[in-house]
Amino acid sequence: MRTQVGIVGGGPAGLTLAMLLQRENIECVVLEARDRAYVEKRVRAGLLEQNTVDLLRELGVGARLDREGLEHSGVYLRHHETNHYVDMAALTGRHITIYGQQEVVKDLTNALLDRDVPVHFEVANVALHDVDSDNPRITFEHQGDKHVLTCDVIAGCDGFHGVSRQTIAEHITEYEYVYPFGWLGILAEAPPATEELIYAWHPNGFALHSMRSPNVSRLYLQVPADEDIEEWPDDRIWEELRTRLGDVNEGNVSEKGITPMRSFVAEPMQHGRLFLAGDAAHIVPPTGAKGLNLAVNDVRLLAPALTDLLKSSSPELAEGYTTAALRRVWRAQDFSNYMTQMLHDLYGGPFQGRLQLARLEYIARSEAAARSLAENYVGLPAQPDF
Ligand code: FAS
Ligand code: PHB
Repeated sequence: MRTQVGIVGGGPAGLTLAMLLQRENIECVVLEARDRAYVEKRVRAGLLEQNTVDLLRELGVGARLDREGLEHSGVYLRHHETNHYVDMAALTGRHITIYGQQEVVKDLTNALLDRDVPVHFEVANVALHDVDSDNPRITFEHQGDKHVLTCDVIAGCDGFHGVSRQTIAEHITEYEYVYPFGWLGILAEAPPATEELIYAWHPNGFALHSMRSPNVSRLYLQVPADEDIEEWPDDRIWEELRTRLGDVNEGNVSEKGITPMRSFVAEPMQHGRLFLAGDAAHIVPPTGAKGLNLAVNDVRLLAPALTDLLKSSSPELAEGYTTAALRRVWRAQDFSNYMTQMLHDLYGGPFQGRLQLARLEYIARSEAAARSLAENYVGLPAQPDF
């Protein structure tokens, strides 16, 4: 088998890259380890920046997003039973949209298959070879057969636990911080108690009230990093959510899980003809709702770089990919860490708690502070990259 760009991973990064390349008539093949049903039902991110919404519309996959997505103007920051509204649209002129990651994945997968872009699910034993050469290869198994895919370029979009970053591990510097807590997240068949999101600081720990639709709530509680989900029967979850968030509408819990929290960046995001994008290269704590949006930003930069390299043999953008991508990666890392440090119990005692409340008070009183939070949250304009 042969293609121009072999894409490992069929999540938001890999699928968006495939759409961007297909638009430039660059041949690509997507190799995804899981089955289609699994990938399309996996509950993860829920909040899209303006840039991401704009790009999905530009790619012609925004119709259902426009019908079913919930456009929000701001968020509430809550402490001591008081909700302070940060009107991000008024402060920045930009919005955020609630639309589940699995919906984005469905829309992208359907569009790619409609355009006859090969997306192979349930591939196994993927390995990358000769990434230093001009003809890197991907070996893998699919439907019981062994395959060799010869490429001009490989895009490693296979997430934090994928094989791509491991392939160039000796060329990578890793920057990592692991938080001493995680998020217990539930999906509940219950209409959200508020129109927009509530991020809550509470002496017991952080809580987030989000949603997926007018009838489905998405709620999170900070728990210790090593917490066992078995310790949290539904009634305990609802009781703690009420304590930290105030009003919540209860309903059948259809999904429950604990997500660890880390900040991670691999530099550089490329070596030879292998380019990393999305969670394969970086992980942010979900407090800033940046994970999916960063993945899309990476490939928004990678696609023109590969197009120049493969269509006009101009390597400049490809050589500059890491530098360009890392500007926004580190901006998002800083913002996600800021939001996490401000809102979670850092187990640092009462002094830390008073500092956090001072930051929240500053945002409530200062338009400059509120605008700084708002422009990071909705996503800085796609150009110029900061
Ligand atoms: P992904 O991990 O989404 O996709 C990688 C794909 O590669 C997967 O489909 C995987 O099956 C496949 N793959 C892995 N190894 C492979 C191999 N060897 N061969 C072939 N395929 C392989 N972000 C937010 O903004 N908000 C949130 O609330 C949020 N919640 C999250 C909850 C969880 C449990 C997790 C794990 C992540 C969460 N994230 C959240 C972050 C998440 O949304 C990621 O940022 C986003 O999925 C990044 O997209 P990709 O880079 O495409 O990686
Ligand atoms: C979500 O709805 O899953 C969500 C929203 C905002 C965040 C994190 C997760 O910061």
